[in-house]
Amino acid sequence: MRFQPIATALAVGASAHLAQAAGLHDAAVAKGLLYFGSATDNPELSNTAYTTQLKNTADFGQITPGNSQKWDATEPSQNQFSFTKGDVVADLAAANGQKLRCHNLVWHQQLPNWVTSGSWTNETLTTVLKNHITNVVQHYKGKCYAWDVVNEALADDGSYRDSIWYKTIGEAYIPIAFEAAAAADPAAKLYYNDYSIEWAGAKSKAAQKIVQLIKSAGAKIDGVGLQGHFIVDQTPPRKDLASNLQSFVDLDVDVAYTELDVRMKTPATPANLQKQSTSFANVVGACLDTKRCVGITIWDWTDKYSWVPNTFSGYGAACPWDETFQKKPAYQGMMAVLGAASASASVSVAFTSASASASVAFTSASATPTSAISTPTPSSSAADFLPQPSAAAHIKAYFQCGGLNYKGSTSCASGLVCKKWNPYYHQCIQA
Ligand code: 9MR
Repeated sequence: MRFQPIATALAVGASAHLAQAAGLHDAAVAKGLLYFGSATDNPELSNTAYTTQLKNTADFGQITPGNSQKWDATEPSQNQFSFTKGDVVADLAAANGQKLRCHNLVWHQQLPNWVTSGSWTNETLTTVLKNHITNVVQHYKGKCYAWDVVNEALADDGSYRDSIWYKTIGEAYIPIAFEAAAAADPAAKLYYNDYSIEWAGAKSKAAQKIVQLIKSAGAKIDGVGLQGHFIVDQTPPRKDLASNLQSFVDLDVDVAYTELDVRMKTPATPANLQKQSTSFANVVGACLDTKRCVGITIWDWTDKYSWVPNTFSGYGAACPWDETFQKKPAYQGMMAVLGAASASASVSVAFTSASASASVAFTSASATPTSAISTPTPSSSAADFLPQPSAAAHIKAYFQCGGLNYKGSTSCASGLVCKKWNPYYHQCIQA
């Protein structure tokens, strides 16, 4: 159990309506977290109804730019830096008194052509990497509570992703990146950030090894960001989420959920909205259960601007507010687990406690399907990463083939075997 601030302790003795926090961030802080926050993006900032809620610090004490600090935005041509869009979000955070999580410095996606099609040597690409990090981090010095220094360095099986960084520099690019970021802003918390590391398994273990790699190289890492792009019905139980968080904390780092959303088939049904509420509540609950879990960021707050429908055809409704900015049961579910039933708590929400671990399964569906698999899987589309619908299908390499509540085929394609990584996730790998 984490330390509870005096405000919460007082609230316990007060009558329920007096104890209500005004929103998710207030309630999270009352429970000892540093923040509850949301991602945002520049195009949607022209919608004033949207920005009004984004600025509501009762709900959001932290924001993350979803795109405008990425490499393609900040260094579109070599050594020509552009901070205009990123600054809009940084200035918004400062004006609102919200923490800024900065995202991200090194990734395999959203790289400009000059990076991806350059012919680099280990030495020249290392220079490019350091120059980028130094310039971007120095520009935002003092403004970022945390930086996602390296994003998604791992493939789904826990091997290193075959990115330009890894191919050219090897795993050393990771500590090099952390070292450069620390030199440019010693006060920013430096994070490794990835998806499908939210539960125990090969990829989570590999992320733990990355923490050790950085530390053993003498570089600083302060935290691990677990993105948390979940699917309704397939979110791990609270106790499993918490024990996985703890395995990172045991390495002496902070943890945070950095990109939380819970997608479902659209159109959303009342039953799925309730299940989604349980998923959100379990994730928030796991953070509460973990002493060094500092906060939770949702990957935008409204379905209107969620990345999900553009990536996973037929899926959406992944955020706690709907497209018309109405709160969904997920909002009430999180407020309830934060001990702060909201004023309009007419929606009855089931959330599981640490002990009430319903049997649920989840897949390793990639948050970023375009390049999530290191083994060549020609022309994979977002649909490939959804739960397998047909029992007859032969599952491709690194896709799910079993696990609790998994309903798809268990038959792997030729040359592959279905390997059980944990009770929830079995995967087709080379025999
Ligand atoms: O939300 C981002 C979306 O607008 C972009 O099109 C996409 C491009 O890859 O990136 C999204 O954000 C990703 C984040 O930076 C890293 N983790 C996965 C997120 C969803 O793809």
